[in-house]
Amino acid sequence: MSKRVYLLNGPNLNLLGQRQPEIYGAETLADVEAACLILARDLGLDLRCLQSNYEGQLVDWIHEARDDAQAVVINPGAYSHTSIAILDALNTFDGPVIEVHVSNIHAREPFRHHSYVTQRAQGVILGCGVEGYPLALRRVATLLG
Ligand code: CA2
Repeated sequence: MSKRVYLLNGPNLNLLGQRQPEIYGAETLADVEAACLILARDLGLDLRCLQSNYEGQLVDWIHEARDDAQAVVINPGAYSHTSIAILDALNTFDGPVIEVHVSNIHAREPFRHHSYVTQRAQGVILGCGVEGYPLALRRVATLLG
């Protein structure tokens, strides 16, 4: 069976590597996705990388994942802290969900300390920079067996 995994990135993460490198590092989202695609192939995962600045688009992709994917890795960006819609969508998905944050949201402003998505996530990786994405894929590979 194909082990399709969606790697979803939310708002502003298309700017990775272009602003605030002291928080988010120097690698671009294209760099991160390219490295993840290579790792995924080695792990036997069929990875689909998607980024949007729009909440509804992220919800639509999570709905697509219901029939098309076995796991979701998601960095919802600032929607982590606001979006019950993304949480509700993830609650309709049956497989493992791993939440990634590049920064340590608990060491930042109080409004970043709570994530709605965490309630649904099987695992959360934060504060590991963009290395969090490959760590999440390794966890997914373990969970999918
Ligand atoms: O640490 C993370 O990964 C975040 O999800 C990133 C979000 C932030 O709102 C969350 O609280 C934590 C923001 C992404 C902003 O991305 C940028 C990347 C490069 C330059 C500027 C912004």
